[in-house]
Amino acid sequence: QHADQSPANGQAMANVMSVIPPSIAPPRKVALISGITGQDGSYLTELLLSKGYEVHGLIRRSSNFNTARLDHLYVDPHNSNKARMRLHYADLSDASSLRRWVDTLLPDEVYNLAAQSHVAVSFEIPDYTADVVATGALRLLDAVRAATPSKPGGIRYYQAGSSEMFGSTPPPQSETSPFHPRSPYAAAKCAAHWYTVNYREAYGMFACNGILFNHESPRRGENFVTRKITRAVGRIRVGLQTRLFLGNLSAARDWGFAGDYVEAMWMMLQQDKPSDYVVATDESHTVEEFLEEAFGCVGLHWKDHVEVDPRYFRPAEVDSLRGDSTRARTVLGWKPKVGFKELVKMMVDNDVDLAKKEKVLVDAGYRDAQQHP
Ligand code: NDP
Ligand code: GDR
Repeated sequence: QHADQSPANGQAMANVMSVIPPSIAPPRKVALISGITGQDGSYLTELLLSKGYEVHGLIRRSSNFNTARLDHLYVDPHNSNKARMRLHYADLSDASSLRRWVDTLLPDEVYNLAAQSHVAVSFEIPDYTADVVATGALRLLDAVRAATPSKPGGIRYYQAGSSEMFGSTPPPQSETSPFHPRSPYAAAKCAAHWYTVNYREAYGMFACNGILFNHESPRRGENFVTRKITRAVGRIRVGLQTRLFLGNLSAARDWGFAGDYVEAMWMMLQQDKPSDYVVATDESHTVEEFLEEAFGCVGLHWKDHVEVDPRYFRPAEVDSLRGDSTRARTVLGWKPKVGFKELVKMMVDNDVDLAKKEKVLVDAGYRDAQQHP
């Protein structure tokens, strides 16, 4: 069903494809991504398209369009020669939808990135978080297990694990550090981790857990602390707001760039054997240090603008995360390209530009400056 032999990105590939008859051209690899509309989904899609893959993404129904992070990659499927990314409705809470798309597409690789991924929100909606993050992963794994005999060469599976699984285990955290989850989200991710290990051992599946530490970007959701800060820096800089309310400023995180981390996901699935890997910068900073750096980028001082609001404190906190990614660096040959200062600057620059555009709308009366959450 993948008769679409259109040229891949770039003139070089187009030239090659034009001289190789379709019958002997190597078949294009097919990837299926859950959570394609999220931060990581958009970067992973870019990476896989650049490698010549056909990418299928599962999106959930929403009353508003939820594909903003993919708009720059979207080609109308009626233009079937060019559209190498296709989107399909499914939901991790609906096993039948997952099974249908795995069976229909028989992809080479499945990346399970879908999740209710906000730690604080998981205390508000714990049942739903467990259903999507833990049982949802099991549903997708089982769909892959059932379809694997029908796919020559098998189907490889990636599970988006999290440093939150380490919770209160002190740093540095590596593949051998014990899990001690501190939220419904983290407990559900631990379940998904062990389902993946179990399916690998029980059925011989090529299934990998990436244990990724925090990774950020200009596409990060606006209610995660880094983006909340850089959005505020942009808006304060252009005069759209004056104050920023935050919770615990002393938490330490190992922050990297999302674009680097999706490369590690892909690398895991290209190995001879499936395994689990910690992916991190191996460097840690507090929220306060992030504030210092971000406000400093535009010549402001965070203490003039930030107020602590206890409503952002969590019932249980993860105090300190710093990875030890030696295994990913030695076995996969992965290493991060973007460092802390560069990451903060990338996000601040993006959000100053965004705030300038917002300001035009506010000044023209199309938007109220207070509308921002
Ligand atoms: P995002 O929150 O940006 O994206 C989550 C994705 O999951 C979105 O596409 C969302 O869809 C989708 N989704 C949510 N619920 C469902 C559901 N019921 N059925 C189908 N899809 C659903 O997360 P990130 O891109 O930042 O993270 C990707 C994965 O990696 C997540 O599993 C996250 O928990 C994990 N992770 C992230 C880290 C990070 O620092 N970013 C670190 C470690 C792990 P919609 O757009 O409609 O909301
Ligand atoms: P985290 O990211 O919980 O590490 O999970 P988040 O950015 O939400 O919090 C990081 C730290 O900042 C503190 N904090 C605040 N956090 C938010 N969101 N809002 C605030 O106002 C605020 N003030 C202080 C938090 O208490 C925390 O200590 C992210 C998600 O992407 C998960 O899906 C992923 O698994 C982990 O990273 C690794």
